[in-house]
Amino acid sequence: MNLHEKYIKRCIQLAKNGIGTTYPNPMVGSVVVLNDTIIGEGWHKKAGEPHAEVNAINAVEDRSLLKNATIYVSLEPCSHFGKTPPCAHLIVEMGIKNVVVGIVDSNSKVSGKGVKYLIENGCDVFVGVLENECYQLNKRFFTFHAKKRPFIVLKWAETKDGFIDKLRNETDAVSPNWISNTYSQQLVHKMRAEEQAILVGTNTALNDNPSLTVRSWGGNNPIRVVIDRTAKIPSNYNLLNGTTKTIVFSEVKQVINSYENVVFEQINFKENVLQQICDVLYKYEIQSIIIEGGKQTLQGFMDADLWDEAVVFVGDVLFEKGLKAPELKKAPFEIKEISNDTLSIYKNY
Ligand code: AOF
Ligand code: ZN
Repeated sequence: MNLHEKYIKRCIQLAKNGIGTTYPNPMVGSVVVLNDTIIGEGWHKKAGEPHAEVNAINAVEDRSLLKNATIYVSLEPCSHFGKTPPCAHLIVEMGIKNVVVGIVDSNSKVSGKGVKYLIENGCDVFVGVLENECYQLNKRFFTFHAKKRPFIVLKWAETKDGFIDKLRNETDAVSPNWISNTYSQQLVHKMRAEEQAILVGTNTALNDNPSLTVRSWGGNNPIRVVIDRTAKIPSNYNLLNGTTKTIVFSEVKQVINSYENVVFEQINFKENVLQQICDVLYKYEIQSIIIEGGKQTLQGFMDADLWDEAVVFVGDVLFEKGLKAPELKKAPFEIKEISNDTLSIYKNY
């Protein structure tokens, strides 16, 4: 590992102190280095509060050291007046001449402009260190700004022979939760806690009456999103009740909304339904969403190429017939990570 990587790695470590508190801002870490020694470090804690670079610079006791120091930051320093003043301006004012940036920002308010400002004002700027790690750290934030939609995680469970569900009329023993080991169930709830929203289609909503809340794990419930074209989900169903917010996409206009935590969004079901849903979620500033089925909905997101990761649980059972799982393995993208034989994570970026 070279010097730049060593310090950007430290920036990433620092950034992670902000897990769960920085939204809608990204997690960012920064260190100020002189003679291969860290003389100040900081991270972004909360939207509206100082950015990582400001905290790192403020941590340097002897300001006279700054003119010979290098500042490392896991994300391009900002150049805009947002909730806080621009970090790129501060770096220049403080006389810091060397700047090392992990990755360029994808927020159009900043993207490239921070680096440009620094160069125009005499800084020596090195961009692109541990880029992949820096991207992973804020993959939701990057996708949200670059694609103007949430980061989309598809999740399903399939049998060893590639079925996602039995056919409903074949047996009463049909259960969507046929993967029942405690580990995988906990993992599903952990995943729910990590994303900002969770979506199911009409069939899943009607057949399973799911709550879509986080139970076997800590953390907040995601915002629930359901596609219900003709508004036929019964009013006593879990998704329309409880303290968690639910967004219902339908084609009928809701004249009276008697539900406490439910909002109805009217869209046109004749074209590009999933893109319209993404547009609305973008408007709500939802940076990530997990799609929990069913088959038709998952297939729809895949066909529209509206997905970033697919997490597939492969159970130790055979159905022999039923609803075929989406044909992920034959599609032209790379399987980047397989953590063990029961969980495969596919990345579409
Ligand atoms: C952060 N923390 O350490 C860096 C950020 O509204 P503001 O002023 O807080 O600006 C937020 C934007 O600033 C954010 O979307 C990102 O593009 C950029 N950089 N943001 O929250 C940081 N360096
Ligand atoms: Zn900033």
